[in-house]
Amino acid sequence: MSAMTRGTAVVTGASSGIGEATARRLAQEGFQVVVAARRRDRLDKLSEEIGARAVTLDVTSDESVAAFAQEVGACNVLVNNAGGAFGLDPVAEADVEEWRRMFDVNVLGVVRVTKALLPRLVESGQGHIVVMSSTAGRIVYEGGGGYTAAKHGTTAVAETLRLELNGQPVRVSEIAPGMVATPEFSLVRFGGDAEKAAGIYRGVDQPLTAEDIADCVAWCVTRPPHVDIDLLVVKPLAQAAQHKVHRTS
Ligand code: 8X3
Repeated sequence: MSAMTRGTAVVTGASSGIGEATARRLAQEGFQVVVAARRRDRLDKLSEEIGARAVTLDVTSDESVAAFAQEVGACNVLVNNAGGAFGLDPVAEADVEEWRRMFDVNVLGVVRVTKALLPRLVESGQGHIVVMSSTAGRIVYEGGGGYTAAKHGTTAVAETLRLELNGQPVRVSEIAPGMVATPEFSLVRFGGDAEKAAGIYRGVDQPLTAEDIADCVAWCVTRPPHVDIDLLVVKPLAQAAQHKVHRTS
C-alpha cells in the first residue's frame, strides 16, 4: 500500500513514551495520525510537529471515549497504547485502589476505545487493532501482581477480539514489550521516585527504547492486509526472561 493511501491511525497514550514514538513513526510512514491522551498541551506540541490531529482522551472515562469517537471520524488503525503500572507491592500489601486503576487503564481502557471505534475499523475494510500489552501479560513476578494481572487481562482482550472478529476485515496484533526505558513508565510506577525508577534499568546494557517498539508497530501495520501478526514479544538482548537480566553493575 502506498504512503498516500495508508489511512488514519489513532494512537492512545500518545503524549509520551511508546505512544509518542509510535505517533511520530506512523506519521513518517504516511498515516494521517490522531494523537490521543489527557495532556492536551503535549498533544498540541506533538501534533504540530508531526502534522497530526490532537484529540483529548481519557480512556478511563466512558464520556471522554464517547466524545472522542464522535470527533475522530473514519479510521483504519487503532493503537491501544495507553496503560501503566502503579506500585510494586506484594499482594499481601496490595493497594486495592491502585489495582483498580491499573485494571481500568490497561484493560477497560482498551475495551472502551476498541468498542467505540470498532464500527469505523470494520467500515474501513482494512481495519487493524494494535494492543500494547507487555511481557507482564505472559508471566508474573513478585510485587507485580496488580500490573501483571491487568496486563494478562489486556492479552485476554486482544486474543478474544481476534477470535470474535474472525471473518471481519480487522486484524489484531499484540505487542508485548519487556524492558523499555521511557521517561515516565517507571517514574509513574514509583510515584515520582526517580532513584527507584532508575534502579530498574541500572547496569542494563541498552534497554529497549520507545522507538524500538514504534518500529514493531509500524512493521505490523504495514504488512499486506491479509497478514495478521498475532503477537510480538520484544525484549532487549540483556533480558533473556523476565527475571534473567544481565547487569554490568
Ligand atoms: C513493562 C514490563 O517488566 O516492567 O510492561 O513488567 S515490566
